[in-house]
Order: sequence, then C-alpha cells, then structure tokens
Amino acid sequence: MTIVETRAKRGDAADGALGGRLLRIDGPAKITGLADYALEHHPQGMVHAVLVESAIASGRVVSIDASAAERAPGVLLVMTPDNALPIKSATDWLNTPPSDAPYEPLARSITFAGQHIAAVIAETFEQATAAAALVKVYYEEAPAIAGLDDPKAGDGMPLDRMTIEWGDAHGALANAPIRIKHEYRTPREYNVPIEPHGLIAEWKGDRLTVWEPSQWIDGMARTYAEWFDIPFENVELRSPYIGGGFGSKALALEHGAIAINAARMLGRPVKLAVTRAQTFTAYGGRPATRQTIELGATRDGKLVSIVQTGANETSMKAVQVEPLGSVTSIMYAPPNFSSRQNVVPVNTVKPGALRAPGENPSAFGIECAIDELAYEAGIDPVQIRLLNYAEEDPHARKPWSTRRLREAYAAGAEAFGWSKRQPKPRSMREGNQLIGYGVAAGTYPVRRTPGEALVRILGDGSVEVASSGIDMGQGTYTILAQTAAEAIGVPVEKVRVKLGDSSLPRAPVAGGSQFANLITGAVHKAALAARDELIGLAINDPNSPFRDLQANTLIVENGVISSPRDTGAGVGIAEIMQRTGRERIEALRDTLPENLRNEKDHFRNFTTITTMLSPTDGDYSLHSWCVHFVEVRVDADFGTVRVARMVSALDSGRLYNPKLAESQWKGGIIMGIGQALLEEGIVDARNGRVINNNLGDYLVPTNADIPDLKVISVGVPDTHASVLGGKAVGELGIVGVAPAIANAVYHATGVRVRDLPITMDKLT
Ligand code: MCN
Ligand code: MOS
Repeated sequence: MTIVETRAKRGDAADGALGGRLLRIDGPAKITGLADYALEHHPQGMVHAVLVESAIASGRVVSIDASAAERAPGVLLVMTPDNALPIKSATDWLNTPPSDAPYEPLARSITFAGQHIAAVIAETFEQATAAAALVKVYYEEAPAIAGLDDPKAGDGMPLDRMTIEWGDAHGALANAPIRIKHEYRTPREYNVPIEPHGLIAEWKGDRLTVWEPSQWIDGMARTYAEWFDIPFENVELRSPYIGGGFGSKALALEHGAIAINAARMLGRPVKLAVTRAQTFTAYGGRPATRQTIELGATRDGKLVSIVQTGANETSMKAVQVEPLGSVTSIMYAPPNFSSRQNVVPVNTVKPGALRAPGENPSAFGIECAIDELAYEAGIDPVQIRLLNYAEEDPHARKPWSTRRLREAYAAGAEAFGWSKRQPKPRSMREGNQLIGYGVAAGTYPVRRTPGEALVRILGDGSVEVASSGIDMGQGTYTILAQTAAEAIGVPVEKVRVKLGDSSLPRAPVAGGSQFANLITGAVHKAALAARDELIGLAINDPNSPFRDLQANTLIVENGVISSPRDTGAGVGIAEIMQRTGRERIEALRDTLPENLRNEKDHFRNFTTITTMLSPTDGDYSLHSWCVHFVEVRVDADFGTVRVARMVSALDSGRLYNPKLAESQWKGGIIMGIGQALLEEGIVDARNGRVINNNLGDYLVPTNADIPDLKVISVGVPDTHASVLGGKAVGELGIVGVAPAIANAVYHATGVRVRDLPITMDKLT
C-alpha cells in the first residue's frame, strides 16, 4: 500500500509553530505534478465505464435496446437495471437504517434529465463513449416541473422541524411604525470543483480498493461496504489529494455504485470519470431558494419583529433542506420572531451542500432586508446593525462563547473608509461610473464531531501523523504538521503527515467547517501523549543524563531534550530512542466526549454524523462571525457591475495558520462574488435540462473579476469552541458577500436587485 507522505521542505521555527504562516506543505507535490489524484492511477487490466443518461426529465424507461452497443468494438458490458448484479440499500448519512429493498443506481423511473439509466464498459474510454451513443432508449414521458419558478411547482410541503418562533411576531409586526416586506431569491448554483468526480474501483476477492476524491472517507467507505455487503475493513478508499469539493464530495453517489458494480461483474478494475457536463446532473448543487422577509421596527430603527417564510427546491425523491432561518434567527435581537420553511419537489437531481448551505441564502435575505430598513429609517447601515446587536443568542437564549462582531464592524469600517460614504443612493460617481458602498454581516456555526489521530515518534527522531481525514485544498496537511511539531517540540520539517486513506485512524467529514478544529485537537492530544512517553524514556534510561529527574523539569525543543535546570547539553530525540532500543513511540488519541465513550467500539470502525454536536449543545452558543465592506462601480449606461475593492473583518477565533485561514476566507469571498454577479444554473423549461452545463456558460469568477481583497482577523482564542481555540473558517467567508454587493449596487444605482445574480439586464 502506498500512502502519500507529505512534509514541510523548509520552514523556519517561527513559521512552523501553531499560528505561523507556514506555506502549504502539499504545495510542491501539486505544483510539480507528483501529487497523485484519484483518476491518475492505472491498475493492471483497467477498463472504462461511460454513463448513459436520461433525455427526459419525467416518466419511465420502457425498454433499452443495447444490441448495437454490445456489438461495438471493445465493449465488455452494457449494464442496465435488468442485468446489473443486485446491490443492497445502505444507511444514509443521517444514520437512518437501510430499507430491505435493493438499491438501484440505474433508474427505470425517471425524475430528472441526466439521470443514469445504463452504463457501457469497454476496453478504452473512446470505445465506451462511442458505444454509449449507440444505446437506444425508449421512454414514456410525463409532464415535468422544471424548477421553483414553474407554475406547476406550487408552494411545496411545510417542514415543521424548520420552524423557529418566539414572541408574537405577527402581532408585533402589525403594530410596528415601520414595516417592510420583500421577497429575495437565489438561483440553483453548482459546486463545479476543478477536479470533476470519478473513481477507479478494483476488487480482489471480497476486498475492494477505490481511488476516489472524498471529503468523508469513513462515510463513503461505509456506504460501499453496505452496498456490496462486505465488512468495512475490506474497503480501502484512497483520497490523498482532492481538486476541490465544496460540499459535493462527501457522500457516495450513484456513479460510484455503478463503477464498483461493473468492476465486480467483470472482474477487472473499472474507471469512471464524470464529465464536466455530468457534474451538473450526477449530483446537485445549492438548491434555488425564495424567501419573504417582513421587518417591523420603531421609527428609530429598532427591530420589533421579523417574519420570514421561505422555500427551497428539492428532488422528487428526496428532501434536501437549505435552512433559510439559520442566520435570520441569530444575527439580530428582535423580541418577536417567526421563520417557516417549505420544500418544493421539482424534476431535478437531488440538490446538495455547497459552501455554507443554509447560512448563505439566509444571510442574503436578512442582510438585504436590514439594509432596506436602514434606508427606510434614515440610519447608516452599520449603525442599524449595531443598534440591533444580539448580545446573546436570541434563539437558544445562551451567551455567545465569543462574538467579535462589534470589533469586526469597527475594524472593517476603519480599513475600508466607510465614513466617506455619502448616505444618498446614486450620489457618488466618478465620470461614467456610479460608485456604491455596501455592507453585510455573516456567520457560520461551530460544529463538532469526534475524530481520532495517531502520532508516532520514530527512531530517527522524526514524527508521523496519521488520520483518515482529508485535505481538499483547505490546509489540513500543513496545520497538522504545525500542531504536532509544536506539541512535541521538533522542527516542522521533521513531521510527516499521512491523510486520505480509510485504513488510517477515524476522522469525520471535512464539511461544516469543523474538521480543522477537531483534528488539530486529536493530534494535539496524541502528540502530547507521545512527548510524555519520550520524556519517560529519557528519565528511566540508566545511561541518560536525565536519569531520575522529575518529568516536569525536562523540555523538548527543536528535537532536543534538555533540562533547563541542568547546565549539561541536551540529547537529541533519535539518541534517546537508540539508547533505549525503541523503534517508535505511538499514541492514538480521540476527541470523543465522555458521554460517547461507550460508543467507542462503534467508532473504531467509522465515524457517524449522529455524534455531531450542535453549536448550542453546551452552555454557550458557538459561531464564527464576519462583516464585508464592498465598493462597486456600475457603468451608468450599460449597468455592468464591477467589485472595485473589498474589506472583510472576520472572527474565527484563534487561527492555526493565518496564511491558510486568510486564503480560505478569500476563497469563500471570491465564490460569494461569483454568486452575486455570475452564477446561475439555467434549466430549460421545455425539457428540464440544465442548459449551461459547462464552464463556458456557467460562469464562475476569474482573476479579472476579483479586486484587491483585504481580510482582517478580529478573533481571539475560544476554548469553548475547540481544544486549541479555533472556530469555523472554511465556509465563513462566503456568507454575507452577495448581500453586501447587492447593498452596494443599490447605493450606487438606486436599484434594488433582490434576485441573484445581479446582471446588467436587471439594472438598466
Ligand atoms: N484554519 C485555521 N485556523 C482555524 C480553523 C481553520 O487556520 N481555527 C484553516 C486551516 O488551514 C484549515 C482551513 O482553515 O485547514 C479550513 O478549516 P475548517 O474551517 O475547519 O474547514 P474544514 O477543514 O472542515 O474544510 C471544509 C470546508 C468546507 S465545509 C468547504 S465546503 C470548503 C472549505 O472547507 N471546500 C473547499 N474550503 C475549501 N477549500 C478548498 N481549497 N477546496 C474546497 O473544496
Ligand atoms: Mo462544506 S458545503 O460543508 O463541505
């Protein structure tokens, strides 16, 4: 088994410590091409699978004529629901037990265009692609609902569990001196990671190896084990490098089942590469949303009531919720509040998670609405936010662990030059450019699922860290090297980090922006335990200069053990290990809370989402916070919008590596700019197909769209939130960007755009 080893090539002591700006230790492997991505493997005898997809959005497959495809050169198998080996149903990600019915990844009944209905497996990719075009499918078509805007879609089903209410929201609203009511909408958006999905599956007897990018190795390997009825430890899922996921690579998907089944049926390794077009239908992105927000306030801008009703689209077969009340219910402190939400089934692939699901569209609604209230009341948009500042969590009624949002407004406004803003819309201009300033806040919760980590000190004085967790670009390799280096007392380049393999210690999903906090916690504990054992060796060795000293009088620094009380020279770790005849010191530690100790045996196999703690499970309410200040420039004639500059101030608690955290924040902000101005999945109302299913038509920002982004950290260590004091980073930055831009566009033009993206046709 090869596991990629990653360690720092260079780095001075200061950068390598926790909190240092160490460069990404996986960077050189990626830049030089050494990093092996999943689909770059070539197991002996590998063949290729290509998917056949439904051309209709609703109805059923009456029959499939595969004869021409089967006769085509190189074809080994045309897999259809009729000849595929049966697969069992699996536990879902929420830990719902499987049904007794078999799982059928190839559909007979069609609920969206692009659904997988057959697969062709051939010796080469070209042969499989050519033969797939020869598969004839006969359908019986039924009317389809193309999306949230389709008149047939209706209001959908209420989700009572999403209801959040306190006080008398409707009564207070009716009596409020200022009332505003508007609808805000966000379109379907797609994850489009640069590395499309795909996998290589190889069976050896009843042991399965899968090379596949994964945000949740445990979760996906568990699903594969259940689908194919083999023990968890018989699945080896490898995912050392991932070209982005943004929420789309956490769960096992239909195409995975198809490829693994084909490998089982043919007795040969099978590669299935999802095409770029298929990344719009092989899994869903962020569902389209709509929400109506009513604000009631006093004349001086104090909120008395918020009433929100929202809906998101989902598929015909499954309920996906995009929680629209998540920011609305905690950002401000209205005495009366009501939020209700529906889901609306349409003929689409099941939507999924995309960076900050829930918080993202939720912030778009409330942060635009509060801006509208600011103009209505004649109050500065920053002032109205401070006026309605929530001193504690108004929903959970618990104190915040830390909420440096006031500091964020102050630092952001100062660095941006907010005081230069002229209050009146369309009052700032330079030549033909209308200038607008906008502000909006954002938040993301601190979630916690336990994980474990292994730390080894080796005979040569080097250190190994191992976890089945992953690094999809967010910086896990680097911060774990820093954590272990600091806790043990070795230079960071002495630490090797192994990630991305299901045989390594258990790790939860790298999703929900929780992974850095909990895995650094486990590594920190394991590293301290290994260090303690090392010091024990040094004290107990009869030939050691530290013989019989008290453990707490020894220190390990820069790979050398010494006693500051003692003037004698220190002894290197390798020397102690050799003297005592030890090849390794090993410590496995986890972050399972005490009340979950009895689940330890269960945890040995894989992590489950049911052990996740919510941000309000303890005595405090735990969240990260941010504020974005934006300057836009709108062409007065054409309505083209450019983001000219942005300053964001963010509170993610303690940062393990500020360089990487800033890069995460900026990545989120850039995606937010895309969401505000460019991104929109367009579905053909006639046939339910995604029209812009490519990166030429589904626009994401390029460098030319992105101005200078300034990010300021205002966080302080928060030990209620995590072992080492950090809070959520990865998804925070995107939250609040789109409303800040919409608010700036209003300030520039006097035109309020309430449905994203803000395109020129909506401004002229
Ligand atoms: N970090 C830090 N200090 C902290 C917390 C985090 O310095 N207190 C830095 C570390 O570099 C860490 C990173 O921020 O690796 C992200 O930490 P965290 O917020 O815990 O997020 P996760 O590790 O759980 O990563 C998942 C998160 C999510 S949910 C999405 S979606 C997302 C994201 O990260 N997708 C990404 N960032 C991404 N970045 C890249 N390049 N590609 C994706 O697909
Ligand atoms: Mo992130 S959308 O929680 O993977």
